[in-house]
Amino acid sequence: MKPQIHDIASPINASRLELKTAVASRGIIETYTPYLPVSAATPIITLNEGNTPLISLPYVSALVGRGIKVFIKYDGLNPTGSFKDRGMTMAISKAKEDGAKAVICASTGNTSASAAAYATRAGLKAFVIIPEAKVAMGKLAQALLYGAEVIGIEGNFDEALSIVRQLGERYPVTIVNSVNPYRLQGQKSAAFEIVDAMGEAPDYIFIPVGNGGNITAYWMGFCEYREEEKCTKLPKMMGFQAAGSAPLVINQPVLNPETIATAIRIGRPANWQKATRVRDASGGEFNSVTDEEILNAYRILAGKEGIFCEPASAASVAGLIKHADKISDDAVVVCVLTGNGLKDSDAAITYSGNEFKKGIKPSYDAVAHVMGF
Ligand code: AN7
Repeated sequence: MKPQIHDIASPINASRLELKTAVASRGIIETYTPYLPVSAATPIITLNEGNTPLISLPYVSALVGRGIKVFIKYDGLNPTGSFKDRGMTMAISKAKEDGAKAVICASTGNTSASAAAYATRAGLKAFVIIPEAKVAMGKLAQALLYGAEVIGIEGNFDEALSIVRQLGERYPVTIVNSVNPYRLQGQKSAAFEIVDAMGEAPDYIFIPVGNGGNITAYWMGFCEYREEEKCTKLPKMMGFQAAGSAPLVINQPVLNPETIATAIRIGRPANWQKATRVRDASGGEFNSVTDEEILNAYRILAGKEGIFCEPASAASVAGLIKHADKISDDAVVVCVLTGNGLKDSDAAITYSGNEFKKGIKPSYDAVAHVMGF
């Protein structure tokens, strides 16, 4: 018998639906409300960001040895494919609460995708200023399709951010780069999730660093959770920059930053002081990894662990492989994978080290032959 409308709408089904909706509708603001600067008056603009998996890395753990247990925080599984969504749900919700009509950001790509998506969700206009020659195609595709006003400059991220800061001062557009304090408030939720999942803070966080916002946000999160006695210790924060773009490592701005990891192609980090304070307070370090080391980790993550991230994210694992001697035996390490591999499929195809065997005749014999049978 065909189900009738009243069956579908029966009280039991209705309550199941409600339950499903309630579980599915929690983004980081609803999950961590007491820790965030929101009130009943804040409209919550969410795409159900956060709650990303913590995944063990058996191959990398064995590679570094000495009983070290390595996990990734796979933040490329956020709604727009990067950790930026954790901060953007806060920045856009607060912009909406404050009556903003438009937001603006400079971006190496991921911030622009996230800002575009959340602004659309909030009914706000988004302007995104990007270095036109160095944005991964997936990120540009997102910003365009989400409907942002996408403005490419013949320059780099640092120049774009400087322009954005001036525009934000002069015109009614809210800046949603990580200089917006609500961004870091939202991003600290990743640290909460790690402690919630592990029941304790890890011994080390390995994390890619561009503007230094995320490393600062993680530290805030761990510190707040320790205050609340949700964990008993704090991790050492190990930040990694690409060798051609490592101002925090060489302790001076880089005028012409260059790296394959375009997401962290940043020569004048906006959160410079905050990030160095976090390094010092946590007893951590900043180090650089070469493009070659980044790509090696990128291939290991995908080819040995089944984890696809973008090159900038692989800097964290590259850093661990390179600097494993700095960490203690049996330590618990979380490497932050900040962005999804699909963001930069060009890089994957170019640097996979694998061969696409094409031009094969569409016949059983030809395909079997290529397979080695
Ligand atoms: C994948 O999108 O700055 O140290 O404009 O996309 O908090 O800047 C991106 C940064 C790491 C660095 N991994 O984080 C932008 C932008 C990925 C990133 C970083 C970025 P921060």
